Amino acid sequence: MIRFFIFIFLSIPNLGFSASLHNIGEKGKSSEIDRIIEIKMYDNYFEPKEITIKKGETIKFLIKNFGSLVHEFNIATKKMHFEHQSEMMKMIENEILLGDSIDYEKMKEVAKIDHSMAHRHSNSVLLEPNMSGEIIWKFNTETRLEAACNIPGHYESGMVTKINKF
Ligand SMILES: [Cu+2]
Repeated sequence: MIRFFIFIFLSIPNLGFSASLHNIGEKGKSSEIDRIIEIKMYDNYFEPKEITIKKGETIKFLIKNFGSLVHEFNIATKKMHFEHQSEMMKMIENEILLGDSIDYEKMKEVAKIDHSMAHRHSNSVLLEPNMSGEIIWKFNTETRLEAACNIPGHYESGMVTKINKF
């Protein structure tokens, strides 16, 4: 019974987060990819720093971490990035997120209690040095977006790619 209440309690912020995902587009289908964009992660910036996307386009992002620290590539609004930073801080406090690695065992363990710590969102990837990941995203909304790394301090130091739409 207590478990059930904990589950309900922890699910509320997640429901809020996934509901807001509708404003920023949706997870794209691999059968509908219009274009591939390569993103390189460094300490602490992305290349390219700006991308332009046609409204409605489905983009496959191929992301590789060339830095020496863990980095995130997250497609969202500026407001969502700032909200997400507290989740990242919690991952550091729980010792899931270490400077240059991710403790996946710890992540699994903590995520049993706090689902947000699994860090499984279709609009983001979290990568250790030398790791690659991908996101397929359909840009079907007017919302102004940017791709950013929300590991504490990284956004502020310039780890953000501007997304222009036309
Ligand atoms: Cu970063």
